[in-house]
Amino acid sequence: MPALCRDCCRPFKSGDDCPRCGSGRVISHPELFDLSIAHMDCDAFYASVEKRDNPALRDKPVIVGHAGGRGVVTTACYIARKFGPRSAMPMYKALELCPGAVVVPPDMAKYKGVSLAIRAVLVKATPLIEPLSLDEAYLDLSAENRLVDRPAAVLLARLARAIERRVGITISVGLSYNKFLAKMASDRNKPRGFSIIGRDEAVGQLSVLPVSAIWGVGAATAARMEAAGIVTIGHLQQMAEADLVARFGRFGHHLFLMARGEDHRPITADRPTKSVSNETTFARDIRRAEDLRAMLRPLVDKVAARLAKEDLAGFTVVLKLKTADFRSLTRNHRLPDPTCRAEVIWRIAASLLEREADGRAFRLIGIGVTDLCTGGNADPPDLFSL
Ligand code: TTP
Ligand code: MG
Repeated sequence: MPALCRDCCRPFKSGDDCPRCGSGRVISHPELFDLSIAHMDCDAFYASVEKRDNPALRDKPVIVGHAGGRGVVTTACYIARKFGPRSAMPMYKALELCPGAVVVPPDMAKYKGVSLAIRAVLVKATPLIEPLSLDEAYLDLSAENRLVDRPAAVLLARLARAIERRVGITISVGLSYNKFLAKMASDRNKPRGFSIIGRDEAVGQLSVLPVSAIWGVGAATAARMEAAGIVTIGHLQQMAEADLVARFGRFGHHLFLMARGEDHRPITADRPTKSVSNETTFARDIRRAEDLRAMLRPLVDKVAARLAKEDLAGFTVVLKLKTADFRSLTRNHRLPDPTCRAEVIWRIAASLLEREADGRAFRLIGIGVTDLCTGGNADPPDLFSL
């Protein structure tokens, strides 16, 4: 059976241990090299980052969240989970279950940075990455989309290894032939897992699972289905599509497909930012031009700061106003060169505003920059000022 070493990332014909490096971290599966849709999810994400940054915490139960009061657990590390703490549990309860836990407050800015560092590894393998949150993403590693000519399983083993080495945290990987099954697989043997759901086994494996394992079936829907005697996905598999549609409307069609392991949703790369804007609604309607200008200026500064932070610049400045009777109007001005500078945006914004501030009462003002490009092209020096 085709096999792959998760330590040296080399494929081999069959066996329990890697013939090259001797590692026992081997994954084998009949469809190992035929599947290419993956889901990856970091293990105990926030807690793993905290352990990475403070090795004294490594072997301790760690809970990330605000201690005391009405704080809740954002995540618990795998050592703490043995005692019962889970995400969203009240902190006092988690500490009752695991009194020895070290509580660390969350540091979102840091987790965002780690998420970007992970992404910098993933983009080496494919441009088709669809993030679901800071710590999980779908990857399309099919032959026509991957950037390295190796089977998806090999690329995934390499990505997991690279994230451990370069970013310092572990991930779990699910590999299958669609999003629904890849996500289900990644959850199977956390932490540091690698699981596969192949075409030949999907329907059989799904049949024994509860209906709540289907993407989109929440507690309320599951309860409704159970009341009708539909408890497992196997029950759904035995029902005709027309019957499911009659009972559940359009969702019935979704259930019919998912129960058979069919999920046609494509992996769509996250779209680049199309515009950067900011707006404010006034506490009281404003008529005077100078008052409108005073409200506009800080918005311009915020937009410029965000453009700078994201290394973006834009050709078009858009002024937005809403009149007291809720009529929206936008006014655009396109520049010959893209800008990210507050003074340039302000100059355009102020002149667009001047034409509109004719005594009418306004309830909202906003400013945006669109037709974006990277910041490197912005604001070339004026030839005459050299
Ligand atoms: P998850 O991926 O759901 O959880 P996890 O990464 O901590 O653990 P697992 O190994 O099971 O994947 O969520 C990612 C992060 O999102 C998690 O580290 C903390 C945060 N989070 C919350 O803040 N509140 C929540 O209720 C959940 C579920 C997660
Ligand atoms: Mg996770």
